[in-house]
Amino acid sequence: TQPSQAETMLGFPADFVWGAATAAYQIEGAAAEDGRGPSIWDTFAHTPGNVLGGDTGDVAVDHYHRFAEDVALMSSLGLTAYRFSISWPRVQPGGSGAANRKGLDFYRRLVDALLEAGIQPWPTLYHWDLPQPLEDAGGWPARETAYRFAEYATLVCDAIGDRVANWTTINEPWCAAFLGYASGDHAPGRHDPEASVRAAHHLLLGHGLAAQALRGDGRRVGAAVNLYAVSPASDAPEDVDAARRIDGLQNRFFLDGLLLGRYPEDVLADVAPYDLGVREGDMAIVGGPIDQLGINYYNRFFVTGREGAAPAITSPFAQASPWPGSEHVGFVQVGRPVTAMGWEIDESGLAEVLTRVGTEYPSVPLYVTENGAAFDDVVSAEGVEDPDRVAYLEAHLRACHSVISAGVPLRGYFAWSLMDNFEWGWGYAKRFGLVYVDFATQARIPKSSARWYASVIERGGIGLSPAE
Ligand code: PNW
Repeated sequence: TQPSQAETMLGFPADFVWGAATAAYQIEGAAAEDGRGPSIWDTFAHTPGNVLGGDTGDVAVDHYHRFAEDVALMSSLGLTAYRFSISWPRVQPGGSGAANRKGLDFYRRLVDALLEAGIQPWPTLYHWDLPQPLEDAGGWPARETAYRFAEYATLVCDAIGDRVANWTTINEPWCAAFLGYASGDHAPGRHDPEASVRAAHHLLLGHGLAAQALRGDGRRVGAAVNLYAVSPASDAPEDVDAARRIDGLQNRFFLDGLLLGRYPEDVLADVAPYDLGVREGDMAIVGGPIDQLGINYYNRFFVTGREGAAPAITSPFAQASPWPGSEHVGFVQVGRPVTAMGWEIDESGLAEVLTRVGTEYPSVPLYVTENGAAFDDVVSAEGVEDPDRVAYLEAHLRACHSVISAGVPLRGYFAWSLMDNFEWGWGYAKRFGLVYVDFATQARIPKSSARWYASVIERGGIGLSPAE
């Protein structure tokens, strides 16, 4: 007899959110159109030596002009949600003052197209594209930027708040603060550890102020943090201490801040020479109520406190450490298979991270707001084959299924990324998409992973044996 579907499939809850994610600077292009002003990523990418091949987001994958086609693509995959980011310099070119109507109109059209297609819009307000005038005024290390961010949030909410239920304030504040202001791998490319810790606090303060501005009319608000599983390379005390430090600055600083309204004492001690700029009352804002938490997961770090180990792979031009106060920590590869980014694949880390947040912190619905991998896809006349990506996604969804079964309140999953795009310091050299983009013609070609993901969504689960 035929086994029933229940016996051959790991089913997800019927209301599980099945999404894919992108970010404005990585896909939109149209950098100087309809009144958009420059962001720190325009400035950074146009400065030689910052991005591989001198690539920029000027055109990217031209989503600004092709959003209708892209929404149709999402429909064909059966996505129930789409996570995108809103370009602050499109909405508010100077970073303060009145809104640019044409910029807001773009997001109105996008949201309407999504709703018409039955796809929930999940906007993120900040995915790293700070208006350049705000950087010129001090950027995230300046406290004022947090207040500007809340004003911008209000403008966006006034425009689409009646139609958008699920909001993310900031994306990966660790990257924005430490890759942006300490290592300089990301815009604005500064190398100033003190500025970076202030940026981290002000990003979280901006999140809290924006969350207050967004709340109401049933809107659900959260932030998206990039969490890693962190393991010591050995039992040696210096490796165990290195793991405590990296886990502290990467994970606990943001989780404790957002969910407990305080920063961990040991992390504050690690960054002790630097002043975060925390003022009376700030932590109640940082840790104010949120309705959900987004978790972006890519890999596990093995770390060592012994001298001489390699840095983590964060940029093709890495120059300084993104770990203020823990610059000596090294990152070790343990021989697991790697993606095209050189990041070791370890789906057990996703289960570990979700279980930790689900059990050690006050309960809040969780969403995997990014998970995915770059690989060298095989392109031929027959199409684009990416079996490694199918295996990666399948293994990570299996981890998601296991934690849901164990009672972790995981409510949805967004693959990174819907389509190939501008991968920050790597330019167009690294492809994370479910959909292949021919950057010369802007043709979109769903990869085998896109077809696989569509079948997962359609069935509401994954096969019992890998990549079935
Ligand atoms: C995330 N690192 O970025 C972002 O949210 C996406 O925009 C990005 O495309 C995706 O992951 C893949 O990289 C990161 O070097 C970029 O540690 C760099 C790092 C981490 C996350």
